[in-house]
Amino acid sequence: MKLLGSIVFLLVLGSALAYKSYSGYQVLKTAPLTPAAMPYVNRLSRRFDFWGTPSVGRPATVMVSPEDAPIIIAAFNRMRISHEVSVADLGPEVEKERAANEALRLALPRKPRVAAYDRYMTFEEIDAHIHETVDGNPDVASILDLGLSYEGRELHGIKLSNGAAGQKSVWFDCAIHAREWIAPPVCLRIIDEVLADSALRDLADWYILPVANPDGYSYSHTDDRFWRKTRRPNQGSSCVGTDPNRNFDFLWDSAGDPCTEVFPGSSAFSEPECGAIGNFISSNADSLVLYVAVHSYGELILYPFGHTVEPVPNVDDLIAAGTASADAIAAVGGTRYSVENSAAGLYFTFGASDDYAYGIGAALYSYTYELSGGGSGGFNPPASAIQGVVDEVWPGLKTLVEYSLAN
Ligand code: 0X9
Ligand code: ZN
Repeated sequence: MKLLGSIVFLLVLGSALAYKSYSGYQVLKTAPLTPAAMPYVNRLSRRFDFWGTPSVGRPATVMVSPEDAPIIIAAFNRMRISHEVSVADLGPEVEKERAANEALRLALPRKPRVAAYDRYMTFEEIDAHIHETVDGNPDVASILDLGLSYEGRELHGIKLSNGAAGQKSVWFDCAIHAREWIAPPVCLRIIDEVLADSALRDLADWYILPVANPDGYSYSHTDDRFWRKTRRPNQGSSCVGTDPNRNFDFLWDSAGDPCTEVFPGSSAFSEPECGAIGNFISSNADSLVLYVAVHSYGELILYPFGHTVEPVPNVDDLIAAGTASADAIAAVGGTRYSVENSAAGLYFTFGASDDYAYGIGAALYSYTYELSGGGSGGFNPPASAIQGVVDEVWPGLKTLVEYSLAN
């Protein structure tokens, strides 16, 4: 018994020690950004880890290591971007959240075939849940097998269909950015709803990938809560990973430093996870009507393109569908998502998944949803926030699907 006790202690200690410490890391918050400040912030965001999506009229949040803090503070001062320290030391917060999540995982075990919305599920739990769901609903559900991640995890999503021939299709992926833990529960909620409602399956075939970056997602559970990228090492650099949302083969931008959070990779689709999603999108271009990438955070509904503010041909429809969706979200509890063009409302990007789906001519309706933030910085809402977020976002996504299929 004593031995068992020591082993458990060592395991718990070991997992705590393996976790990246954010001791001394600060979170800085700027004043609402002016249009004049945007180019500076865009440039800084290539080097520093801005959280969420800096945009005009909103404060930007950036996480900095103790070494980087004086550098960015000096840059803000030079550019007259006023700022304040919103978290002076992330270390204790992250450790507290890790312990709380672990305690919930032990206290609230997942029931078979039921997704958990009271705690954050691990990748293995989500994968098992998808398989149980398919096993329990063989008439309408099947595994969407997209292959393997870099570290060999299964890229398993789910297809929900009534089996009619010639159906249109809709796609949702969640957590292509590893640390955006609030996203997978939204994908799981979509699965719950579509399974329960044959009329939704009459509208279209639904493809849902709850964890699009399983290596990164797992790593954010075991080692580093704020990991964003994939986990493939980069040749000639000690920095690991590529930003999967810069790695798609649409206007992919080769310039980038592997040590930044937005490294686009060594080539377009260098990341197997992105190649697998891209391949699905291009091979289903004929049926795909709607593509949605679920991210956090910012309460935004973003539509293409990320590389230009020039309106795309069906911009009116994109805005109308996005606005109907935002209205449905607001009707639940008042949270107002704003509908914006990625480049105009945010920073310029190349190689993002939504732009790929739209740009290659696959999905006429293509969006990134930035869910609500929470926690010490934004990517770490407490588990108690999950239910509220999925409850308000599901009606918005349902409306989006209905609108895009009807128009
Ligand atoms: O920068 C991103 O990849 C997304 N924001 S996040 O904070 N979740 O990293 C926004 C992507 C929006 N879409 C395009 N820019 N195309
Ligand atoms: Zn993201």
